[in-house]
Amino acid sequence: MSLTKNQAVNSWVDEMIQLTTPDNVVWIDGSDAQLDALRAEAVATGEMIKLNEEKLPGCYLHRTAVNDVARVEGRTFICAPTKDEAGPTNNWMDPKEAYEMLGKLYEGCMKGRTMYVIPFSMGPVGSPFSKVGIELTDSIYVVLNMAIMTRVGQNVLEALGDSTDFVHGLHAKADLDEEKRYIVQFPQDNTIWSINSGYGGNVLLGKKCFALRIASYQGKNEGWMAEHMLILGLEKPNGETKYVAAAFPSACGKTNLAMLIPPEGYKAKGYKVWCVGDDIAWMRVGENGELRAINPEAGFFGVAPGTNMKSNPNALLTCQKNTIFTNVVHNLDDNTVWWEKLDKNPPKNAMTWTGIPWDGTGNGAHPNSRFTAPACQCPCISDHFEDPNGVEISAIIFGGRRAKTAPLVYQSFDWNHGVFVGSAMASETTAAASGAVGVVRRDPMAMLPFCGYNMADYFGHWLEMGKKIKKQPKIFHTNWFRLDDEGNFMWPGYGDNMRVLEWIIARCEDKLDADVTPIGYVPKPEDINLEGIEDEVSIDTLKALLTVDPALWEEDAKGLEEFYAKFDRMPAEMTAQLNALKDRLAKAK
Ligand code: GTP
Ligand code: SPV
Ligand code: MN
Repeated sequence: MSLTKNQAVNSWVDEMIQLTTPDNVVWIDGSDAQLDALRAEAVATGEMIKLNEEKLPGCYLHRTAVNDVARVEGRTFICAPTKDEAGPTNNWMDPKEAYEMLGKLYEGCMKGRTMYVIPFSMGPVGSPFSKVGIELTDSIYVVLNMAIMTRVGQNVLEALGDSTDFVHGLHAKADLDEEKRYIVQFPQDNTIWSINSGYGGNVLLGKKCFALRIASYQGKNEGWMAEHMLILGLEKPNGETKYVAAAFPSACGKTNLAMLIPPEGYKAKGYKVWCVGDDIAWMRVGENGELRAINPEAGFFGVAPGTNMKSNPNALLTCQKNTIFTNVVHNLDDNTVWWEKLDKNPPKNAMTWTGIPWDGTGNGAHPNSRFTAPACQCPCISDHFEDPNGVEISAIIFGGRRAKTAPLVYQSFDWNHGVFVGSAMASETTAAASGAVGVVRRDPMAMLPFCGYNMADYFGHWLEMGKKIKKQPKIFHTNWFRLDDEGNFMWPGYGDNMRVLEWIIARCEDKLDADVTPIGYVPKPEDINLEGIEDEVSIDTLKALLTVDPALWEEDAKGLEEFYAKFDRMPAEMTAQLNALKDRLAKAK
């Protein structure tokens, strides 16, 4: 029985029922009773394993198919009316052809199954930033994840009323055939079709498909921004909180930075960090010309391996209850979970992420295994997490995983140069997407896999936004991943990244000078506080971390020039920025 009188919703749901022919249709009302019944059903069918209720209350383990463990960028499409509108960095199909081809795959694919209708809101229900979506799926795992990651249920339909402005999401597991796996966005139709996957970013359609690919397109048309960014609040000893948004590519440290615990010396002085979001930011210009941001999500879909009480206690504490674990190790002794670097005691009697007995060799958990946990359980969740008006952003950080080239931190000369710095981002690939790991690729603004339209226009939109924002955030670039000649990380990272945040905020407040280099402003070494880590990071190491090698940067500029050359309508300002960088580098040699 439909939960709404909204004609547009009902006729679309009916049409999709005709196409996929499920045996049953269940509307998700968001009630605990309904979600409890679905949990019980998923346990009964083996789709999820109920974990130890004393140690991990309300927690479950799910294993995906072994060929279905990450986003599939090669099978992700932006079906704009023309290839040009999707741009050179996106896969494109003609929308008509895509509907036809996929329509055949969807035909009758839910026979013998139940279709769940999930009304969800990205952003607090009723906030001026928020948008509604409806996801149809034949996966209980998807329903239960969406119930954590988004605001789900009857109240969303009430907020939608009889509006036709909602995202139409259709997901079917079908037979999980990787050759027929497609993640397809139709930005002009507010529509997402996903088939033959059961993994996170491919199937939780509120996340990358809607909140980034569709929303980035909406943002360009409506004058706002959808970005692959964490949002954190840095509370200073005087009680004032400054908010920072940071774009790092997948598995490059957003969750970790968003929940940072300051080093002892900072804690003693009264510094605190509050998490507003760990993956996605929607940003609009506020009444006073400031840039305001919300986190459109309600939960964290975080990388499990490497999460421990030292690296990210807040994330670990967040996922001790009401959490779904995907592709981690199952500890059979006490029916709990484990992953690499959780602690130094891998369980002896355990199953790997694929569900076979683990002999302790190789990876027990998949490198892209994840936890899905409610954001409200995070010990450092910001008071403004549910704020319908979001928070004012003072600084934007771009960052990548670079063994060389990029210094620990630098600041752009101004907004347009900052947009250029974002466009020039490059990073080593990670396990978050299928394919090779550790290969440096260009990933502008960490949005390469997520921009729903031509990236040349996306850079243009950033430049336009700069004109609309009167109180422009300062734009920075960080790199926590610089390696020494022996291949060791030169910077301790994690909580110690607070030392870099302190410099960033001081720069925003015009409290510190900096050294001018060809790539931007770099800290004077004495302005990065090393108190408490002098043994780990000598002043010489710090100086090395801050060096800008013009020869390496000239190489990088060449790579960037090749990347820019893929676009036939790169904004003139971007090309001018590139040429100015090349000039500054040439002079520095
Ligand atoms: P997505 O959820 O995929 O968008 O990723 P994310 O950006 O939130 O990544 P996350 O914070 O989960 O980081 C994943 C990886 O980066 C893990 O292997 C972490 O251990 C590592 N990492 C995070 N912060 C740091 C850091 O400051 N230094 C070093 N060396 N590694 C880090
Ligand atoms: C990422 O890959 O950037 C993620 C995980 O945050 S997913 O939801 O799978 O996209
Ligand atoms: Mn992400």
